[in-house]
Amino acid sequence: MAQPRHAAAQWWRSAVIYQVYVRSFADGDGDGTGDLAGVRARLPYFAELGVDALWFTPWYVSPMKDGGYDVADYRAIDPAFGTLAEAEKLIAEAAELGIRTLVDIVPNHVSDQHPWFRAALAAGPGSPERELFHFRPGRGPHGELPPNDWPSQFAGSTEPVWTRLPDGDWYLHLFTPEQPDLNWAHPVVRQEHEDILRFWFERGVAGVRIDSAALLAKDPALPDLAGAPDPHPFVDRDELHDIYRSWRTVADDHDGVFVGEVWLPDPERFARYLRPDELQTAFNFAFLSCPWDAERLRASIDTTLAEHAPVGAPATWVLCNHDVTRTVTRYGRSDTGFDFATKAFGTPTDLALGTRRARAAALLSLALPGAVYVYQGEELGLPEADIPRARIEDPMHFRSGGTDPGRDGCRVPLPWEAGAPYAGFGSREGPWLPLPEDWASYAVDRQAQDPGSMLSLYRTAITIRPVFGGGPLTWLTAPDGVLAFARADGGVLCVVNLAETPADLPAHTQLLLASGPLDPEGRLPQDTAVWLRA
Ligand code: TEU
Repeated sequence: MAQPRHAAAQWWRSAVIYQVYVRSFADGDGDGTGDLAGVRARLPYFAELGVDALWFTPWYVSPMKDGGYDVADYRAIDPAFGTLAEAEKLIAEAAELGIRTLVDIVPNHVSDQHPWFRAALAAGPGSPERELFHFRPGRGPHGELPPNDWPSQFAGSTEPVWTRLPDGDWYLHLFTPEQPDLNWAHPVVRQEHEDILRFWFERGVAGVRIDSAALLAKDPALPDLAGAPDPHPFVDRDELHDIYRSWRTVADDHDGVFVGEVWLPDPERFARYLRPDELQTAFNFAFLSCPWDAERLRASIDTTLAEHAPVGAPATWVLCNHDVTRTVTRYGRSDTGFDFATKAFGTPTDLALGTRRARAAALLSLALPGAVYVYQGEELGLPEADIPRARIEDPMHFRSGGTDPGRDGCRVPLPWEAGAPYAGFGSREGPWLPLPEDWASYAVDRQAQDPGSMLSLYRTAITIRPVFGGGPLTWLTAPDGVLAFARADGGVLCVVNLAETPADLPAHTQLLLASGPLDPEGRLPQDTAVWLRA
């Protein structure tokens, strides 16, 4: 077996982790839906890109009412994707290339087709089966009003989080009605999830991404949000830390690592999840949401490093994922930050500008101390796709009354071969979401031949990134609008110019990598980044 790229026990402190959205990565059987056969056939692609690990979004048996985040069986692979035996092979084959695997566990809710929920429906009001969920009678004279006023966790959603059954009971679902929330105060729920963790660690996975990690615990009284109860009845409750301490003991038995999906505005509350006996890492959504602005990026980087330092956890750097607007699109708009609330159809976008910035942002994030996440297609510079309305599948769109475009635009299948039907994704049938017409120009085979492509930039950057070493970041004096920093031990600098005026490069012995051409005077133009040897 090849040596893992980071042989060190704490490989995750500086890893590059590639997010695979299985349904849209590569189609092995030509039915228009990505699958494990497709991923296995493309393992050399990851090796060439140089990534340390793969995170697979949920690949379990699911009715796919929310892209697989509605899990009916956490111990089996959805037949559309393959089999458990194939997943085991995939994990082993990736390991042979020195690439680790992370799975995605969804603990907040299950599918309404999960055996527990079906049993709860059958058993009726007051039954022990219903205690695994949050069933309640309604309010109002006839129980016709939902038990409380909680808002949907799908931003922009106008739909309720309670659904009433014919027997009169209501059940809680922070997301869709097909995703009933589990009752994490119940010991059986805790035990089951620890067993699921063991199941996957025993199959060789190196880590687990925890979906909606700050939402699991609920105030048992389920109080209204009106009146601002403190603590919050379902976000970031203290009980969560006890749950994750217990998970950590399971992970430690297998050298496993966690990455929490923790969206919290308060850096101190966020860092509590990263205490030494809890999760090793969590996604840095503050950085993901930050506008393309030198001062704000610098502040975001400083806040990130300052919040992680006291708990000894490494930062993560994330520019996009399967829930948010693609990076090149976001950076090509007048509002370059990310906010679920501002997503709209028809936002004007300058893709050339966005792409230039995304190239610079790639060099920025890959130079920072910590782990970096790359979402499939980001390395190809794919833009957010406009999905014809009749083809939209994302429940976020429907639950907003059709006003929010939803998240399908960042989930379109990857173009692999410029000359093949559907750009190489699907053959007997077309891809489950249509590829925009000009996407052949983004195809992997074309970009692989082009030294100036986004793919070539990512390949080179990830390969030479270890030159930065593991040291802390030191800011260098730079003009307004320019970010310049060194990493203590490596003698390598990263400079990013976000200002209109071209910037002189600091003294250096070698230009290692540039996100775009320098100007004729050898200065760094706007929206361009370089790596320099000091
Ligand atoms: O996302 C969780 C999620 O989107 C929220 O916690 C987020 O803060 C909120 O929507 C903002 O309004 C995860 C998955 O990444 C996503 O794909 C799933 O749809 C969701 O959980 C439900 O499982």
